[in-house]
Amino acid sequence: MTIPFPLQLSQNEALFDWVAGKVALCRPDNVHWCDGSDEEYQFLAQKLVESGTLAPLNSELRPNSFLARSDPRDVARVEDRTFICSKRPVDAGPTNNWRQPKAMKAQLLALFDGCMQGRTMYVIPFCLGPLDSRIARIGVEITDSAYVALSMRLTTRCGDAVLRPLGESDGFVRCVHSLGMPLGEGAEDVPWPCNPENRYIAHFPDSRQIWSFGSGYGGNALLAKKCFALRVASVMARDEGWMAEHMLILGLTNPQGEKKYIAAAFPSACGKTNLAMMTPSLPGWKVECVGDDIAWLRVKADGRMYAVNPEFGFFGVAPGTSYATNPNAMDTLKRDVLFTNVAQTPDGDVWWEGMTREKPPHLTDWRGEEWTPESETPAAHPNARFTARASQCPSIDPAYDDPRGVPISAILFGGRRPGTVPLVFEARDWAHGTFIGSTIASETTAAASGQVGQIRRDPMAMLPFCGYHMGDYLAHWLDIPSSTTPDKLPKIFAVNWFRKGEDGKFLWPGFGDNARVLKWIFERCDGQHAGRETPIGTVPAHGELDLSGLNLSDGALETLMEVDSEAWRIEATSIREHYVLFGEHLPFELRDELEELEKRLA
Ligand code: OXD
Ligand code: MN
Repeated sequence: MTIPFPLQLSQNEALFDWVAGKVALCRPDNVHWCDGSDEEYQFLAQKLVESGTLAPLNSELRPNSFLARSDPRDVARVEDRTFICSKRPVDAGPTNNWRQPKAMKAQLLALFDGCMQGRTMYVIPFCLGPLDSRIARIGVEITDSAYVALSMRLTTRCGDAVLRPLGESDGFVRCVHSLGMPLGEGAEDVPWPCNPENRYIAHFPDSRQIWSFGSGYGGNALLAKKCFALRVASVMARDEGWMAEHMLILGLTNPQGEKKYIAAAFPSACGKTNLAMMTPSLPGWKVECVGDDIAWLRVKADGRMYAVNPEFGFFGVAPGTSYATNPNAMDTLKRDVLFTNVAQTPDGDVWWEGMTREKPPHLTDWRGEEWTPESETPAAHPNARFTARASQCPSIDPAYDDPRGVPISAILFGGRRPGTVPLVFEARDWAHGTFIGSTIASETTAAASGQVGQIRRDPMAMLPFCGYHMGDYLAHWLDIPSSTTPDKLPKIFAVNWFRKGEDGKFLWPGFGDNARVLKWIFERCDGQHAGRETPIGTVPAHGELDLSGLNLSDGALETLMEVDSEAWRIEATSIREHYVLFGEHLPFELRDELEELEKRLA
């Protein structure tokens, strides 16, 4: 078979040899070298419509948009099938599944042998970060899924444009993906091929490789995202002195036109996209979106920390998104969108729980079954997704593709905590902020398979995404100040939009009203507001939070800001238990921070 190498654009022998090797291994019927053009997008979409993977939506209501229904066994990230294949188990650490690299590779080679028979192999060169940014990194994904090729086209800078910055370098991350369902003689294809019995999402951080088998779902199959931009990139960042974080990036402008950028880490499905695209309820304030999921951060020569969004599009959770909660997301989704596992309306549009106040009387649910409001199961899968270009977002920040990145003034850590954690508090300094980040916890959500609603500690929201020992990762955070001066570092805050009252109802309205908290943070960065010192950090003093126009009872505000010593002593004990996990890799500075907290609470 001839491989369509783009010889007029590249002479990269390392790349061509690598692709040829994978063709020999996987034995596809054809190879399609992705150029990243609009024509190619239409071609792939058409092919997916023909194979039954995609249904075109009503072109008057949702132009150039499609709906995919996955196999019901392939709907989320599979953390228990995700492996870090570092040389030694200790390099993967206690929070990752480790596999011996040679043994894992041998197992994968056997699975990949002939795995693309009867299928087309897509070769997708992609760049994470703006094309000419110093922090950008290049990868190449090969996959036998046209759905993956189409999604990569929406969420990364990919195709021919990447070959120039790659040049003849062999320093690209090698990403190998297969659905794991070859079509041998007489085998029938299905709309969503996958292989749930043989799923492996395997990372080889030392050789910068990712091998994924058996799943077509985004988080397992779009290898640029969680696998590269977080797990492998976190290892690169450790080695090279920068940071790869599970953070949104937003620009916040005050009524005087002054702007600051904020990065924020929240566990999966805790509202990062809503915050990144927020429409502030405070007059004159503006939020613009640089990214909604991942940030790469680096301290530059001027001593400030700059961030880029390695991605180029959104792969967001649809349920809960509405004109009330996130109008900018809704407007992003007006056209050119790939939806997965949402419900379909009789007129060929989409719907999901929370999109409208009233449920439609009749739908086709995410499994293709008839659905009415009386049905006992949700119409859209709780982890149903939209995939769309970032440039379609009406509030996209003008600097979202700026190779220099944006300077970060504040870092926020958040989680879903029904009790204990106040609405907002500020860390004393970087080390204390690192301590707070290392302790964040959240109720689990549908973004990963497993039980929903359990509180789990998720340091820096990186628990499923750190490609090495998490204790060493925390030590890396503590090393960052050595490259600058404390006054230039971002200030660190904790936020919790999810605190509940005794009646079990949320105390804080959230969404656009979170701008009130952002305003306090913005002004603290400018040295305004004295705040109120508490044992856990500085909370807004009475009157500092702008509550104009908000009907919040005094009692609610008090509970939102409450730092209950008894509850925090229990929290400190639970942090102590959580820290046991890191053993000798727990940086002593964090143990000291915990001891200081315990003393302040005593
Ligand atoms: C995501 C996740 O898909 O965090 O962004 O799971
Ligand atoms: Mn995420």
